[in-house]
Amino acid sequence: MSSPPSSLWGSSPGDGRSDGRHSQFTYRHLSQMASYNTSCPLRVVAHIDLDCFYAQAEMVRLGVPEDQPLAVQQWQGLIAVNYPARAYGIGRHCNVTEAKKLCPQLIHQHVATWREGDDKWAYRPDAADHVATDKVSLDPYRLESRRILAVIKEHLPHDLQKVEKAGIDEVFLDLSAHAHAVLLERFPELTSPPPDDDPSALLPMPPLSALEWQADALVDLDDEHTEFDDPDWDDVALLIASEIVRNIRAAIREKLKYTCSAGVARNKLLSKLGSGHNKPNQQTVIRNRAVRHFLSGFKFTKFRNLGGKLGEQLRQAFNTDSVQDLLAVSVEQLKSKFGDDTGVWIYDTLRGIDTSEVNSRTQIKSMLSAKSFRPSINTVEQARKWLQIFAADIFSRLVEEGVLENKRRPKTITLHHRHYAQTRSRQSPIHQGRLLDEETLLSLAKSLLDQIVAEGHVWPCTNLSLSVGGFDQGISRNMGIDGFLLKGEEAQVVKLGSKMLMKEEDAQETQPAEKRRRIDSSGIRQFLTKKEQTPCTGSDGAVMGNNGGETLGSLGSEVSPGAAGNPNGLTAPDEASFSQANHRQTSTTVHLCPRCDSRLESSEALQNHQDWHFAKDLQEQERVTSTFVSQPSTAGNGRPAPAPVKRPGRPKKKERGQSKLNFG
Ligand code: TTP
Ligand code: CA
Ligand code: CA
Repeated sequence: MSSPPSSLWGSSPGDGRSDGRHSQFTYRHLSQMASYNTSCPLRVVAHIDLDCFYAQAEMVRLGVPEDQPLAVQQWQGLIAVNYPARAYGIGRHCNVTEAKKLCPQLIHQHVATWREGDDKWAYRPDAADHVATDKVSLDPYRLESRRILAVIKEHLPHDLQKVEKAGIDEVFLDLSAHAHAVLLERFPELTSPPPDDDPSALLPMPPLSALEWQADALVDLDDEHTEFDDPDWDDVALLIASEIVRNIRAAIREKLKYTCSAGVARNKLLSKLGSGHNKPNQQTVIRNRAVRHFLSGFKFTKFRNLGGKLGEQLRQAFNTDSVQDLLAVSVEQLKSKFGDDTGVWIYDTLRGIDTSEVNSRTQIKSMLSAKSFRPSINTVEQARKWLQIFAADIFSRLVEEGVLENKRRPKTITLHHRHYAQTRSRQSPIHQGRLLDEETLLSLAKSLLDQIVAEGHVWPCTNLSLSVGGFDQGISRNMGIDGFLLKGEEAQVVKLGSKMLMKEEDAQETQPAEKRRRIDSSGIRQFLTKKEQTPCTGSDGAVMGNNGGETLGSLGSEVSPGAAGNPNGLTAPDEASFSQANHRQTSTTVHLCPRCDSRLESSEALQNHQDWHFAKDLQEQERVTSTFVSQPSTAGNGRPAPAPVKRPGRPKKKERGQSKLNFG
C-alpha cells in the first residue's frame, strides 16, 4: 500500500501535472483502484441522494403530476416538501396553515399511521387529529428506499459493488473497481505490464484532449488549472464514474419514477457535498483539480462530521466558520488545540482529503418502536394496546430482515416505561429454537410490562418503547475515520445507558454507567460522536416544524428526529426513547441537555429533547442497514449500461472547453 497523495489537495501523487508524455499516476495507483484502496489518487466515489424523498414517494404513490406542489405532513408540521412547493417559499419550517397560505393548491399528504387498537398501519384522512391515538409509520418510505437500493444494485456488476446505505434516501458508492474495469476495457494499453515491471513507473497519458461531461454540473477548476490542460487518468476515472451514476439515476427514474441528485468525486466528503450542490435532479462532478475552489465557498460546519461539537469547537477556537479562513491555520496549531489525531484529521478535511471507506457493512443491530403520550395513559389495557402496535411494527421490520427464513434474529427484547421523571426498563432474552412470531414478541412485551407494573407507582405513563436487539454482528470495522465514528455512535449510547447499539460484549447490564461512559470518551472519538443540529436550535427549525411549529416538549408526540442540516437526512421511524442513565443525568441539572448544552425551559421539554437525541442515535444506527456483497475485484466486464434516457426538465449545460469524447 502506498502512502496518500503528497499534494496538499490530494489530487496529484507527484509534483503537479504530467510532463506531457506521461501521466502523473503510476501503474500502482491504477491497480489500487481495483482493490478499493482508500488512499488511491484515482479513487472514485459517488453519493446519491433522492430529491425531496418522502414527497416524491407520495407523488408516485398518488400519481400526482410532477409540477403539483406537495408536502408530507406529520400532525400539523411538514417533514418533506417537493420542489414545486419550495418555489412558493414552503419549507420544513412551515406548518400546514402557513404553507396553505403561501400556496392554496398545496397537497399536504399526512404520513401513514398505526392506530391504537389497530394492527396495521394505514393512510388515514383524519390522522392529523389523532396525535394521541396514532403513531407515525414510515414503512412506506422504507419500502421505497429498498426498491431504489435494489435498482442501484442491479445496475452495478455483481462482483464490483461497494455500496453503503447512508440514510433512508441516500447511498455512497465506491466505484473505483468498477471504473477500473471500464478503464482497462476502453484503454487496452493500460493492461500491458509496466516498463521493467516497475509498478512505480508512470502511466502513459490518456489519448484524449477533452472529456464529454454531458449534463453534469462541473465545478470550476482551481485557479492554477485551465480547461485546456489535457485530462489525466483521474479525470477519466471520474468521467467513467459519472457515466455509471448517470445511468443509475436514469434507471431509478425510469423504473421507479424518482429523481435524485448525485455527487461524484474522489471521496465521501466531497461526493456528499457534491450531491447537495445542484439539486434537484442533477449530478455534480468535483474533479481533483477543482477541489480547492469547490471547498473554499463552504462553511466547514456543512462538512460530514463537522456539523456538531467538534465543528463548534473549531469555530470558537478560530472565530470563523469559513473553510477559506482556516486554510491559513497550520497543522501544528490544530494539533495543539485538538490533539494529534483530530488536528491532522481537521487539517486534511479542510483540504478535501478523506480516506474513510465506503462501508458495505450494513446490518441492523436493533429496532425500536416507541410512543410518547400526551395525554398520558393510565391503564394496563391501554399500554397493552400500544404493545400490540409496537410488536406488529417491529415484526414487520423483522420479516424484511429475514426473520422468517431464520436468517437473522434478535436475541433480546427490552421495554422502557416512563412515569413522570422516572424511567424503568426491563429486558428479557428471546428464546432461539422456535420460529419468532408477532405473538411471541407481544407476549414477551406484556410480561415485561407486568414486571414493571408490579413495582407500583407506574401511572400515568408518558412514554413506552419496545426494542429488540442482539442481532448477529457482521460489521467489519472501518479503519478510516468512520471506524472511530462507529465507535463514537456506540459511545453515545453507552452514555445514554442503552444497550441497543452496542456490541454484545459492551452491553453488560452490570457494567456501571460511569465506567462505560469512560470507555469511549478519549481522543478523537469524543469529538466525532455524531451530533447534528438539535431540534431546538435547528437553523431552519425543521425539526420543530415536524410538530406543527410547536416544541416537542409542548406537543410531545412522536419524535421526528431528522434535523435540518443533517447531512444524512434520515428520519427514524418516529422512535422516541430514553434510558435510566440518561434520566439520572438530567434530573440533577437545571434543564441543561448534557449532550449538547441546550437549555430547555422545563424538565418535560428537556426529556423530549433527549428523546430526540436518542432517536437520532437510533437513526444513525439505522444508517447501518442493508446488505451488500462487496468484493475487491479483478478486471471484469464493468461497462456501464447504454446511454441514459433523457429526463424532462433537466437543464442542458455545455461546459467550457468540453467536447465530445470518442471512446474506442
Ligand atoms: P433529506 O434528504 O434531508 O431531504 P429531502 O430528501 O426531503 O430533500 P432534498 O431534496 O433536499 O434531499 O431527507 C430525506 C427524508 O427524510 C425527507 O424526505 C423526510 C425525512 N426528514 C424528516 O422527516 N425530517 C427532517 O428534518 C429531515 C431533514 C428529513
Ligand atoms: Ca434527499
Ligand atoms: Ca438525504
